[in-house]
Amino acid sequence: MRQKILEELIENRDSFISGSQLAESLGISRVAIWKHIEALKEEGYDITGVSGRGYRLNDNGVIIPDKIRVGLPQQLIGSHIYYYPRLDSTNEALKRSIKDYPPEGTVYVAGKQEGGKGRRGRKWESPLGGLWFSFLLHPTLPLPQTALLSLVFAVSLTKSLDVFAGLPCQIKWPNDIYCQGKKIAGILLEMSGEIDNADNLIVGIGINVNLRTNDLPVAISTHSTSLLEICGREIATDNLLITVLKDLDSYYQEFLNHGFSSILLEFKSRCLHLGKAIETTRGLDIIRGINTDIDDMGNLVVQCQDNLVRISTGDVKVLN
Ligand code: BT5
Repeated sequence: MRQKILEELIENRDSFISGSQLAESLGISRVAIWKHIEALKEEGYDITGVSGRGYRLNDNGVIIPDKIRVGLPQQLIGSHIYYYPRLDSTNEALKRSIKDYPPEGTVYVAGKQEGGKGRRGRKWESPLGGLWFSFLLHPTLPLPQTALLSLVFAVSLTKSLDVFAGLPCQIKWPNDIYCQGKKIAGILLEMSGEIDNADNLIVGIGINVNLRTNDLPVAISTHSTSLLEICGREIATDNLLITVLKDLDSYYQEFLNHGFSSILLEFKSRCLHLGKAIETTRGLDIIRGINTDIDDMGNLVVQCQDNLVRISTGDVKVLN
């Protein structure tokens, strides 16, 4: 019944539907409707109730999985899609579901995340107005190849975001997405599973869509942007998700079938700091030098005073 009420609200989203109309069409009492509405609010749906007018579901980027599925051709990523108005983290939720063997390509989308995660234990701010999602893959590849996927998906995301931003997006190694010099999206890859079945790769993607970065903590807002701020208008989150999932799938297939070389060329052409002075770390050492290349294993190649250093994990700070 709750699902039916939700469907009615989604159908009429952003406008009011009266409690008695809902009660009549679903054949239950108005009190029962009210109870279900309260439960939906508890789940995280943003529903306004006004006496005399009824209930209104405020859109805020609510995703309707069936609508996304219809927009996707036969493809792996997005084979099954679930939407939750509120989660701790889509990566964590998908990880928890692994015991139930979800099909490969399953996508979890959240309206907001209360424990959004960045890399290396960092936090990812995920209020309403973003596109926060994760998907599951079982790549049967050696680990160094699997690690390249973080670069592959970064290239894919810049391609999708170019279309919506109307501007070229760049990548800060390994996979931060920038637009007009500010971070607009991030990617988090995590492996999960038993020791004998360690092939669950969870790819989490966060995109600032219809949010104002001024509402993020100050330390973040000065370095970040959103599609809303770049375009000056709201973007349809469902269309964005369809485009992003299509591109992710086609880059994944390209990588599996033809390898990394052409994607690496694209990565280099998108890279914010190739040829520039950068600072990064290796273990406890701080490495400063010119980022001369990204090699075919996805490593950052840095020319320090008299030696060439290859960096496989970490963060980059662009100097000057
Ligand atoms: C990332 O980490 O950029 C990976 C972000 C992945 C988020 C997605 S959302 C769906 C899925 N579920 C999750 O729980 N996570 C994934 P990293 O490179 O470590 O960047 C984190 C840093 O970016 C933080 O320390 C902040 O400085 C900054 N930051 C946090 N929230 C931001 C936001 N919304 N927009 C721009 N920058 C942000």
